Amino acid sequence: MANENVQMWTELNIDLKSHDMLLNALGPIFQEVYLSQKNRPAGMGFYDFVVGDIHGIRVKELREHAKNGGKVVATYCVFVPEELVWAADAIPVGLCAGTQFSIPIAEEVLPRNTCALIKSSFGFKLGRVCPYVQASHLIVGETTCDGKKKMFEMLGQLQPVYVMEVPNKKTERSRELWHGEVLAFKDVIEKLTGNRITAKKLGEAIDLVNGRRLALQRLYNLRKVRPVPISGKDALLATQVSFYDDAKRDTQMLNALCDELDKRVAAGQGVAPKNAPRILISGSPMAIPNWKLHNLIESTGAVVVCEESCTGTRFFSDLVKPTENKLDAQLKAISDRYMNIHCACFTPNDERPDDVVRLAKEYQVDGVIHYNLQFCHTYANEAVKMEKRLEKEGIPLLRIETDYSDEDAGQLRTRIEAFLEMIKH
Ligand code: BJ8
Repeated sequence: MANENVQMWTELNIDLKSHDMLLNALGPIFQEVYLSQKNRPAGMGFYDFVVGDIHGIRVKELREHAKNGGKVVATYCVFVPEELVWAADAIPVGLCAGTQFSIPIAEEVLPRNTCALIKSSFGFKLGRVCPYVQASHLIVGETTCDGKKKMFEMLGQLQPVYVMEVPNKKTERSRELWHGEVLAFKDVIEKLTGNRITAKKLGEAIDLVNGRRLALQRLYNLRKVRPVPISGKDALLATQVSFYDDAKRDTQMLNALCDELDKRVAAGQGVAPKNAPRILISGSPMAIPNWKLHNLIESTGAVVVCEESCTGTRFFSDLVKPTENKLDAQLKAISDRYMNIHCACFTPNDERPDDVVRLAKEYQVDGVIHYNLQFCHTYANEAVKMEKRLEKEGIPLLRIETDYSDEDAGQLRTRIEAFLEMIKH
């Protein structure tokens, strides 16, 4: 198997030496952060296996698909409507971009004062260390933030890239623009795959993706219970894997995990004591293997019960509304659904603080930690508004700005401990 993988990575033009270093670094981190947890649900075994073979089986499936004439479409943002990709018999893959490993590679080209997510994704391509990037036929970017926009221009010199224009406002005119972008994306995918997207195929794809969203909703609903039956780290991992695993299998595995958690809840069994401080994290997405903040919080005895982020509620909260099986109506429903993502790239974006207040109550949290990646101006600025709003609601907030390195871990731990101490009283 190992040799098979090496052959596959060679065919994908992976830099094997660098790639070995990446995988060798990941193992011990996963052991320390994940496998050392006690009282984990057995259903997490699947996710441990996925991470243990992170560049193996799934990449092989994508390669098989490509060998049979199928296409692989890579994305970085939850705005890209994956239903259209599935409907054309292509496979969408959410790229990770959560590792410090690829950042020095990216910094050879990109300015250092760029957010870690952008540098990490660009470094993966530049350093040829990610088989998912190498295996994709098209990367779909978006105009959500300036740093990404400019990075996609550079990425486009190395691999085919298509950029969707995400509007900055939520006016009628903006919605029309976005609807036009969804229609244009359909054409791009049809041209890439040579397959026509029919109402039947799109209806099936909508059901497929909605099914996974419902399973994630179920998982998150179980986190509302006290004591919470799954750690924040494990729930985050299950969500992260949903970005690149097969949607049908992923839905099954998520539901199997939830069946097990149902039993835990019925037995009053939790991963932390009933009175453990409950934390909601709000802000920038956390791609694999960015487990830094969850690990810091949970190693202090608190538990993360919800993420208001694109690797959290923004990924699955809304379904594509059911419509008649006609292409126009389906495309409109898709366009409406995606315009309801409350990313900080929008102005104004009052819906996001509203969401955080609602989630804080639903998940009975003791405090909110606002997480933003260093040099991400949209989330950093929105934190000011969030702070005022939560103060008004009497919900304690800690603002954290960080990157993927471990350099500030000690300092962050001290601040988190002080915050937890404060909310206990
Ligand atoms: S919908 S949050 S996934 S854009 S952290 S790269 S914004 S400088 S990630 Fe995002 Fe889509 Fe919005 Fe979600 Fe830029 Fe900020 Fe970096 Fe960011």
